[in-house]
Amino acid sequence: MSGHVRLTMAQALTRWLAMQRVEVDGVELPYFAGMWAIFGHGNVAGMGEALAGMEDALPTYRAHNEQGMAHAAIAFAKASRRRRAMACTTSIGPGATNMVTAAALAHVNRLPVLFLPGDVYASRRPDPVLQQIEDFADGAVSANDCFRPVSRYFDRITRPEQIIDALPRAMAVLTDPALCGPVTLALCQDMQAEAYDYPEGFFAPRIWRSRRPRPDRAELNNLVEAIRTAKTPLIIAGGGVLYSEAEGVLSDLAARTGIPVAETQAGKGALVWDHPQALGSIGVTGTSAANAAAEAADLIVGVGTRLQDFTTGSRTLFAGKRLVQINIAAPDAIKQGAETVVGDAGETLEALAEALADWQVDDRWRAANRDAVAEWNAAWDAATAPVNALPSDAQVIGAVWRQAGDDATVVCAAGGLPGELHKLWRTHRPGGYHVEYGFSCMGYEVAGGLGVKMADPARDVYVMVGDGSYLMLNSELATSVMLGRKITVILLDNRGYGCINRLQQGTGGRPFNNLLADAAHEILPDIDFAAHARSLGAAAEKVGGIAELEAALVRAKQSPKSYVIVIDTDPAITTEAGGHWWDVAVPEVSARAEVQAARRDYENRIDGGRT
Ligand SMILES: Cc1ncc(C[n+]2csc(CCOP(=O)(O)OP(=O)(O)O)c2C)c(N)n1
Ligand SMILES: [Mg+2]
Repeated sequence: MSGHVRLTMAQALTRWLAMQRVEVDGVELPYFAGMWAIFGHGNVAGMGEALAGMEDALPTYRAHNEQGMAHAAIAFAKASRRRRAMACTTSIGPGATNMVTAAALAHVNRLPVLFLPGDVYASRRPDPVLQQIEDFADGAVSANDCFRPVSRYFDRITRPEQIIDALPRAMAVLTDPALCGPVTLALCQDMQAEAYDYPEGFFAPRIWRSRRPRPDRAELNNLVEAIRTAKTPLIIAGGGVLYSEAEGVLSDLAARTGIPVAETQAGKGALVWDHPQALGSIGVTGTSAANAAAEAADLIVGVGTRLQDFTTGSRTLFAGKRLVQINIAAPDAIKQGAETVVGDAGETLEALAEALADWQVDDRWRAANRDAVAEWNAAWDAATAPVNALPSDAQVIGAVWRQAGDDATVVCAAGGLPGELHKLWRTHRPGGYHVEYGFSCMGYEVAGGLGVKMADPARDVYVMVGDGSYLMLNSELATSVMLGRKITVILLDNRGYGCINRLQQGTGGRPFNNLLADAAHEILPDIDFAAHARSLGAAAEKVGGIAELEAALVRAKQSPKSYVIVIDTDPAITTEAGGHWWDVAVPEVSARAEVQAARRDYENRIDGGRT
């Protein structure tokens, strides 16, 4: 057929993916930086055949765990500020469902990733094929239906020509700033291998540009008026600031108007840490300066934030105050009764700056925030000073921060570290702080670090991870060695789930099933993490304290390959300064007096919040 090319669906799909382009800082690049792949019968013949020989246009990377490779893909997209992404192909069954947790992670964090799990035969010829689940009530269900609630767009490809519409729709979702999130195209195993005459025009290269919609004039005017009449306004910067690349305009606006800025986990780094208007982190893991400002504020302006419970202190930190939300997505903007300004963060802040050209905050508000930051800086010095025999997380953070350098990126996700990092990490540049705290998924850290490194190989990547998260998923450490993508991992071994152990006691519980010593055991594990990391091909050492850690970090910097530094830490200590209440429901009845007391506190808190 003239004007057509006969290809298998997998060949057409991979060829099409390679044609999607973006412009990043004036340079044209492929939108898909590569394909993560673990093959099985569900994709090796179809997708495997198509990918082999495409190394230049769409490189394939072999991983060790599907969840891990998906974490790497997602971290790549986050570090690329959603301008680029990666795809992931798996077999059917367990290979596919191993990615469901990662899909949820991308969904919560609004990050683009293309999942291509293999699926059962469209023809149903060999049913039940190896690894096929059988639903006797619904013949159309497969294991991949697990992806539906955690995908922004889900489709099952049961005919080769369906990709002609499905792929552009997938790209539209991946590149739309409001819809952005994971896309799953479940590829029926037989369809991957089936040929079709695709129109040649389907494979024409296409450049995708980020949409930056301006705000509605009336909504913008309402915000301008709100700020002009406010005495003590506060901006909360969320991840949307970074995805909109609005940090420059935010920084200028804050400096000129004097409006202080607090940051969420995803928004941290929007301002350089010592910007005169930077208050640091807000909320449950907030600085005393940011949280005091939130309490004193008469107007809160959220910019690109989901208002997750850690940001709002479970809706108690600035409850009842006037709240205006700038957000690209109306359902985010409208949260908690906010007045909405739907639009791109950068465009909106620019328009705002223009409208407020002659306006600035009262000197007293500036001075109050300046003093609060000075007080917080003293608390920072106290928390990070290396004094304890067995170091705290904060002291380790201080050491890593001193050694990492201005260009480094710190990566983390779960455990006690994200809270401590949110409070204490002093970010030098946007992108220097990469903490996945939307899903806070244990096991993101090492694989995520690899993805961050792949997004920007020139930067040093410091993965900070607890023993629990490391044990949950570490196998992409071997991938980082194999691919020559060096990451430095600082593994804080407090012998268990330290933060949950503290939370358990904070809710009246006895230490139970969190620290290794409090869990059922015949032998108390004494895990040699350095030996484990070495067995995966990384360089590794265990250090005896903060001074040794700093020396090891210097060695790590010189190492050509991934480097793991293990340090024993105290599971009991966290930074007391700053912080805010967090809603964790305590049992209403219990034989334990400590639980009863915690419940009384909890009820007082909730009742307090209502009045
Ligand atoms: C996949 C997953 N399972 C469970 C949890 C709940 N959880 C959050 S932190 C944590 C313990 C983490 O332990 P570790 O990495 O050693 O950090 P530490 O708390 O000791 O600082 C657990 C179980 C989670 N966030 N993610
Ligand atoms: Mg631990």
